[in-house]
Amino acid sequence: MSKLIEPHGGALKELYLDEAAAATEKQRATDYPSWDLNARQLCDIELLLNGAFSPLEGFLAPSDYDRVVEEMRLSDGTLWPMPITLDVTEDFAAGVAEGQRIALRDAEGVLVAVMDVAAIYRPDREREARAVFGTTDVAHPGVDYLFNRGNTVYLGGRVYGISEPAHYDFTHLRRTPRELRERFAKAGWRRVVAFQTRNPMHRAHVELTFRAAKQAEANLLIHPVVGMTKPGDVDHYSRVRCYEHVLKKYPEATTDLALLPLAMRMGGPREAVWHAIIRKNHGCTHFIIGRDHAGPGKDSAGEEFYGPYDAQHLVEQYKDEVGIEVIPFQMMVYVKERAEYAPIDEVDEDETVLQISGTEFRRRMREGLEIPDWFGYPEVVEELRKTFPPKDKQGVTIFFTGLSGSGKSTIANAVMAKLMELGGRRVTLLDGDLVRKHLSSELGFSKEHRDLNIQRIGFVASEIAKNGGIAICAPIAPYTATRRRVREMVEEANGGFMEVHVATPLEVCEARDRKGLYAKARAGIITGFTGIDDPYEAPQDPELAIDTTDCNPDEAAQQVILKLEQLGYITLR
Ligand code: PPS
Repeated sequence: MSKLIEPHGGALKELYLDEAAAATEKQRATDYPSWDLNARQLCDIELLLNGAFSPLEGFLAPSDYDRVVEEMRLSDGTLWPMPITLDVTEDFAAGVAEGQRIALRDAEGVLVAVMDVAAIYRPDREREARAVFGTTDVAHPGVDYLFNRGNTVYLGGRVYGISEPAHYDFTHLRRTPRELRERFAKAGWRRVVAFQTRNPMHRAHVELTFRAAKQAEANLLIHPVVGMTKPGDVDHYSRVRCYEHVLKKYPEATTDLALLPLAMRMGGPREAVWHAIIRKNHGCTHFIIGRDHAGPGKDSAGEEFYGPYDAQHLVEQYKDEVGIEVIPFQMMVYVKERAEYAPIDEVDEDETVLQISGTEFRRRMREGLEIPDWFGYPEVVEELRKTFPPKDKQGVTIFFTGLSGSGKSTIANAVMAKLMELGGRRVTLLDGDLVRKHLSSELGFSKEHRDLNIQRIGFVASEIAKNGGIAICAPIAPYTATRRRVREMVEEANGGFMEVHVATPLEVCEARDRKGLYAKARAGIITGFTGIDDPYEAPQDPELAIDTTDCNPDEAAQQVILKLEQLGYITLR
């Protein structure tokens, strides 16, 4: 059933059924147990089916899995560094038997593939984390998936493709391994060096790729990952628009751009070996590995998980088996005196090196500061400024939290009026009572319901942030972890977050008792009332704390406005 083609790149295993067989399977699949693939699994299946993961023919069963985890090899000895597994819930696994065929569907219910379940097993996830990622620290995104996001049961078995996962963005740049191989053959590109990236490309990257192509006497493929990268990375839509600008910097007909729907694991050295094999499968002959390839960032203790050149060393160790030549690169830096880029190991001691780190770049974007020409191309910087506008044009969430009767709603309303007077941004008020009426009318005040209520507020606030608006939220939000989650949601949407603790003491709130609820709570008519017989975890480090005991709403709102300006979220006239 698998078709084999062998240009450079070696055997390519495409796993799609032919049209007639696919049509039959589509009909039969209505009777199969059906699993909805999550985002990571969808990426995996796409690359399994189109041959990017050749020689794999499906999700790993224990015989392959164990050896991949322990030795980076399939059971037949072939080098394969990353366990490609299908994790499912206990519930789903309980309804499946070994030997059974199951349907694999995308989030819309479209049948992507069917799978013959050869094995159902519960992996030792700690062993997997340790062997594959070298750590069990959940600050590592790969470990975090294993321990917190993935499911506990693995299904292994051969997969058969029915329909390619649907993509509606940048369709002109999406190419399967077969398509890329054919493209290279047609263009007469006999040597192709691939460049992997999950970041926007600046001058340093272009210089590095130039040099690599020259060194390998090869054409260049810019092959960015658009599946899943590291949380917090620049979204792929913005990046691809940047790559399209960058492509014009290379001499015509020397360089190609194609998108790779890979779900990265941020596995450093092992991942580098995996990336190299994937590029070989796409018909490339050379692969660039730079500093800290597929690095997961820092661990919980603030230390790097891997050494900066560990990835290069591991790939070097397996170079005869990988089937693609690796071009290791040191970090490229700008040498002021020469007014050009050079690998850091080629810089003399008396020369001045200029560098802007990713963190510094993001800071400058946020503050609307200049990005020097030696660092980035103006078109790329302009593109990124659209995604990361300066703070006073960003979406922002003002999140009031405090006891009932502390004054949250009153201040929130006053802040809203002041922001409307200022103009220039759309403002939405998500007051506690308003949300409970329109979004959470079925919820009560258990911990579970309160968390759900706040998560809904967070979802709406993050949608508002995405569109550059200001969301003012004013729920009690008694739990620290839930408030933190809202902050993360908003920040993931590139929005700013300002927490305001309305820290009016309980005695004052109770003395006010505007709604008569404290009296009822004391009398036991209402139970689970915040501050009386339900907890309130006060914020430890809010951007602002206001006690309204001796301050009127206008003064309180003014404090919020000034803080917003101080943090750069608004500009006062
Ligand atoms: S939470 O915890 O954030 O979900 O609460 P919130 O959505 O802000 O709702 C709080 C308002 O509901 C009224 N109310 C109660 N509050 C706390 N505990 C209990 N058990 C309760 N029952 C009803 C109360 O009027 C709160 O309004 P505010 O504006 O805070 O006074």
